[in-house]
Amino acid sequence: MMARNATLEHSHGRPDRAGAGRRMELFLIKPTKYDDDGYLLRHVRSVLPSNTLATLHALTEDVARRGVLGDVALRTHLCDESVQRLPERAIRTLARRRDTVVVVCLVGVQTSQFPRATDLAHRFRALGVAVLIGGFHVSGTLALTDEIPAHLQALQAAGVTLVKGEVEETWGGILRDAAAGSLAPFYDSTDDKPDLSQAPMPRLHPRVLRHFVYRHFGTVDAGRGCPFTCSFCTIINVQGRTMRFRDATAISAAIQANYRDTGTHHYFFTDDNFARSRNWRAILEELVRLREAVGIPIRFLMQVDALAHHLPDFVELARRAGCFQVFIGMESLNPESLIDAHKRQNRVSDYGAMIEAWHAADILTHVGYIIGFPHDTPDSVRDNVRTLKEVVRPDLAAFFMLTPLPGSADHRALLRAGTAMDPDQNRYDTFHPVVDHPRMARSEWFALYRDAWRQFYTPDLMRRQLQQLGGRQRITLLQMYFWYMAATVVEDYHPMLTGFFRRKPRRDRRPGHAVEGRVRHARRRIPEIWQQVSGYAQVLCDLQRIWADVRRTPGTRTTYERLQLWRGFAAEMFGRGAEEPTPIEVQAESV
Ligand code: B12
Ligand code: SF4
Repeated sequence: MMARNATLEHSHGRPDRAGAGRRMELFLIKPTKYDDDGYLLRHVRSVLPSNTLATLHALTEDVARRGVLGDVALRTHLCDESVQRLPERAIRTLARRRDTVVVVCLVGVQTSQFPRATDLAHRFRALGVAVLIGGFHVSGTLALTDEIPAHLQALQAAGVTLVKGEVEETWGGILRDAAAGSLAPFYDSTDDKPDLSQAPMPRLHPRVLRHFVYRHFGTVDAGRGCPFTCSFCTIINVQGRTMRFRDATAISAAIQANYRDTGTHHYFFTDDNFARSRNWRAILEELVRLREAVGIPIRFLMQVDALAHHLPDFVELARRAGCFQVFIGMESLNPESLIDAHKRQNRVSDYGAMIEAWHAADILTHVGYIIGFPHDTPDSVRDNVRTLKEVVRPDLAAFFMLTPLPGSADHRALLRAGTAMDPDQNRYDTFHPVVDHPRMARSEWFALYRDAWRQFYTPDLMRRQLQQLGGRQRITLLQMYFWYMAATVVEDYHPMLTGFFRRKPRRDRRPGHAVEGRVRHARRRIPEIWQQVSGYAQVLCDLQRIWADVRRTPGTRTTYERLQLWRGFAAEMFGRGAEEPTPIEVQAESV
């Protein structure tokens, strides 16, 4: 029996012949990570779907369309483990079939997901199926060294295939090898980076997307690479400093097809730095055309650098193209830290003007801020967060702990210096201290990081930022605040790894952590679930009060008016009737 709720299945090739000829069952699995108690990090709903999963899915569809595998009937199953159950039973069943090659691909595996990916790889190898692992941990680890470290060699010894680099031009060949049962232990395409101009566009299936808050959400990496040289960054050493990009016409065709087929018009452009793509103007102009001439109401968020607002026409074109939010790598308010990290392009004195430039175009600003640069002290960090909040005034900030990720210059420098780094890769998720800090104990550093979220996201800040906005942007920011408050207050995790309502599968626990009996597990979970439910209720009440202040609704109300008020809030927060004010709001607005 296929675990239909856990995976996406669909047939490529000729399913009618599948029983007679050979078949390949391809499982594309994006692993999650373990929490500190050894439980899988999984949620009922999440926010941002994986672009890597979408990319490999699209590449596989393309391989099937081109008939690269001859008469092998190919069936693809998708699973994002952060929101879906692993299709383990299906893999086990299919692995017993003689006419079937089962291939498990662990995709987009980051360093913090590598321990989980390793456990899965061994589990599936024990069933005799082919296993491949790719993504930033393998690519980053091998980017700055010629030696294959022991933990990767151990996987190869277990028959696992490692894939370094991007596979747009090699995926068909790898799958052909898999079909022939002759997978190599290692594939490397980093010296020959693929041309992206006409590469298949990332595409997820609605059955995966239904596990996410926005079901009509698309991801596109319009380009890859970045010309800058930040020392904590892995991207430049994996995807390169010469930017490659997709054709504007290819992006446009995919957006039109997505809109026609599924109504998708909400996008995340995952490029690390969209502003440095040589193709940004052509892409934005095409999006403007789609919005203004074709009528597709595209909305997207993108990542840009702190100088992007100086590019002629960039901000204005972004606005017209439907950009609703920019994520900017601000990283620090301390110029010495920026110089040390080779992030000289960031000018602290320009931060305020930068935020204003984006706000003037009605685009929300979200900055990334790193805590734990060597110059940081508890006092300086608190001061800087205060300045960020009161003077620079972005709408949102995401805090990270400085982490030497494999593939970054920082990681190589620490390795060469023989500095002790945490051996548990599961902790390389940017919110665990994995090295010593020169001026703080690790516990102090972590506490500082946690406090930064609380110091920044106060009701005053949220009220102030929401007050400056109207219409759709205010709703978007309100929803973002809900996500961030839920993550940091209720789920107690980094928002970018967190969805809504935590799941903790009892039996699938990290090796070394005992599987609890049902009763013991229930004793653990019942208070946790209660805490979550009351936590969500509290966050919603707090946000509702802020929202009511922002809408300037009158203070004393009847029960009916209170209910109406909640209805209006829920409509905005959860998306229905968002633009239609309730009678009480109209009354309040006109006071
Ligand atoms: C977008 C993004 C996110 C989004 C993810 C949602 C989304 N829409 O995808 C969000 C904001 C949620 C996010 C969060 C995090 N991210 Co992030 N993210 C990225 C980013 C910018 C783009 C990812 C992407 O789409 N790349 C394009 C795809 C196509 O490239 P790719 O993943 O390398 O895949 C190609 C190849 O590697 C290969 N491949 C990959 N897997 C496999 C498997 C097989 C079998 C094969 C054959 C090939 C193959 O084929 C693909 C096509 O060529 C990358 C940087 C980057 N440029 O990749 C960072 C990056 C992946 N993230 C990173 C980190 C650290 C995180 C967080 C831990 C940090 C945080 N606190 O936010 C969390 C973890 C969340 C999670 N659960 O995964 C690091 C990982 C480094 C590392 N060694 O671990 C990166 C590299 C950025 C960095 N700081 O250096 N991220
Ligand atoms: S600007 Fe961003 S993507 Fe570019 S090198 Fe620096 S951290 Fe990496």
